[in-house]
Amino acid sequence: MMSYDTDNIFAKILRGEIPSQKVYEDNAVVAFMDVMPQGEGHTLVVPKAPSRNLLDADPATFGALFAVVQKIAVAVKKAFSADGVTIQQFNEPAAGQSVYHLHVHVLPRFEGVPLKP
Ligand code: DGP
Repeated sequence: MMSYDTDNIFAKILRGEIPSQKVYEDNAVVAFMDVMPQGEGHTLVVPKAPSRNLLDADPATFGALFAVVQKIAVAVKKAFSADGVTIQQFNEPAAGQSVYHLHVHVLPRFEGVPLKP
């Protein structure tokens, strides 16, 4: 597996070098809106600690991340009056990862509305 590249787009967002629509931040995790949403309310939850994906993440980082994923899932379901929530997380190109800093997709879901590809 390749190593962590500090020039990835989420590292730049975390450093404040490029803007994001941030909806949550604590000492370990941030959440911001996805710029290419697969549906209304598509939110990304990102740990501040550098790891490429789940496969090289520290378990403590992963624990902190998923505690926030749950908070954001509850919040976006309510905020967007969704019927459900899908959680997605991709590791390495073969699995669909395109930004190489660990992140989790939180997708509000609506009865009868498929996700955009
Ligand atoms: P993936 O690596 O496939 O799990 O998904 C990366 C997601 O990141 C994809 O849904 C689009 C989103 N994305 C890419 N560039 C930016 C950006 O500059 N800002 C934000 N907010 N999202 C981005």
